[in-house]
Amino acid sequence: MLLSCWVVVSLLTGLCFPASAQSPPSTEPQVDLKLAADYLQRYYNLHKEPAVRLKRSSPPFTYNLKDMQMFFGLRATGELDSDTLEVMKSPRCGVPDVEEYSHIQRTRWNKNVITYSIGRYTRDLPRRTVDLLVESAFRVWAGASSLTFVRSPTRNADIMVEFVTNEHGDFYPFDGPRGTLAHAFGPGSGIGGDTHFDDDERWTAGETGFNLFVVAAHEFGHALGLKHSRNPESLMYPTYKSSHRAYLLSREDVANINALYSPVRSHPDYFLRRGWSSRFNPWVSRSLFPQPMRDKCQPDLTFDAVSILGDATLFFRKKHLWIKHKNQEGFQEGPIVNFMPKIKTSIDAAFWVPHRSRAYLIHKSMFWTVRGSLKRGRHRALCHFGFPAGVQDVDAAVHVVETGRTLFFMHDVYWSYNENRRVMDLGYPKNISDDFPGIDAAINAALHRDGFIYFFVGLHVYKYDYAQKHVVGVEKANSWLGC
Ligand code: NFH
Ligand code: ZN
Ligand code: CA
Ligand code: ZN
Repeated sequence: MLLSCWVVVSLLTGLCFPASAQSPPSTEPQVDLKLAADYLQRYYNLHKEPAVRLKRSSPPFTYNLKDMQMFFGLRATGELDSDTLEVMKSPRCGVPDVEEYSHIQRTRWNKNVITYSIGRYTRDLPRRTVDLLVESAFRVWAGASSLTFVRSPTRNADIMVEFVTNEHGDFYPFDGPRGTLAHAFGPGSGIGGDTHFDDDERWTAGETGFNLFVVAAHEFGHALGLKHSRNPESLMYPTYKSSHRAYLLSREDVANINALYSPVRSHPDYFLRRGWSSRFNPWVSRSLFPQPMRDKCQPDLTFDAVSILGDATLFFRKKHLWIKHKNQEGFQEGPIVNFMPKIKTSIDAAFWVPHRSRAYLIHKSMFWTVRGSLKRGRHRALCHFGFPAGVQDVDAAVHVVETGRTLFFMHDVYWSYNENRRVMDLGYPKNISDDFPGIDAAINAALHRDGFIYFFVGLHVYKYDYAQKHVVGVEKANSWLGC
């Protein structure tokens, strides 16, 4: 099997261009600078800047240059020395793409059910969080293919996941903080499929440090036999990006996984016979089902607002509503207007104040109060809560019973409203990231239940212990719809 990663290239290029102790400065500084900038723009996400402003000492330039040097096994000086330029100018070794070396083998698992097991954990995140992020990363590929991933209780799984540092027994030592983040072996027996994460990185569930979910999804692509993609939109692009669209895979990623594990298309009713699982598959649903019919279990499902209402939990997305009744199996669902005839819009935020038995549903600068029945309710202006004029896009709202406060989240700040005195608390807005460590992206929806706040952020739900001020768990948003 093959270690589908940079390491293959860096070893080869390391041989091509051994790092010398002293590198003489290059002779044509301006031409080289232009070349280096073009190179880094192309392969290392260096932002395009007008040539005049580009300096070889500018922070993004040095930063990207160091990444590039680490990648090629050069000394990471951040300076444009001749070794570095030689790599950049080289037509053969200078292309950061393993294709050239990996066409020898086109490996895949000869089965559709693949087992995995997590051996050594990182101490950066709770074990439960690691479990959930790894599971979510597998679900990215499961949702786009005919593959199923099963967690094995033994250490003898197809894909062994491990957090390790430096030399760790496979001849591909890690390199300390930054540089290579992880690597994975392509399908095969023994070490085949195994995925190693460099535990000298700071692994997170958010946007700071390196996001374990994103990196794991990339590595599992390799563990399934996928190579790097040249398309910057693709998950299989070789450099780490902290921000991703809600749905990680590009069309190309989806096409590649389906080319490798080709679904059998012999019967015309094939997809229908596969029932539910085929509808998890965006590849299938995109071609066979019109948009409004898309399944609640689509992998990129996010919510606009979530709230309790009496014994039910309401999930809003665009003009659609799902209702989960306590102690009842399944969901009621349909257009919001079917349940609340007065509400013809989407809902941005919603919260439930139990002592008033009232839910508040917010859309732009208006809100509706809903009591008991979903059918009644009147609307008022949001400034009623004491927001300064101009505040009209609330991302999420949640009422915390213990404090009697309703928190309104807007972009990266939040407000606190005292429901008992019916006034806005002084000193707001405050930064969300200061007061809710671990929640560092825009909040779509929030819910208070059993003493925890559940923050819906993109594809995930963070279970937040408000008293202890930290995230205690994370799961996929659509798992709340029973997916
Ligand atoms: C990686 N890889 O560590 C990076 N890239 O972006 N550092 C790749 C993983 C990312 C393993 O399969 C390694 O491909 C580095 C360098 C894409 C999750 C580009 C510096 C090599 C921040
Ligand atoms: Zn990779
Ligand atoms: Ca590293
Ligand atoms: Zn390894």
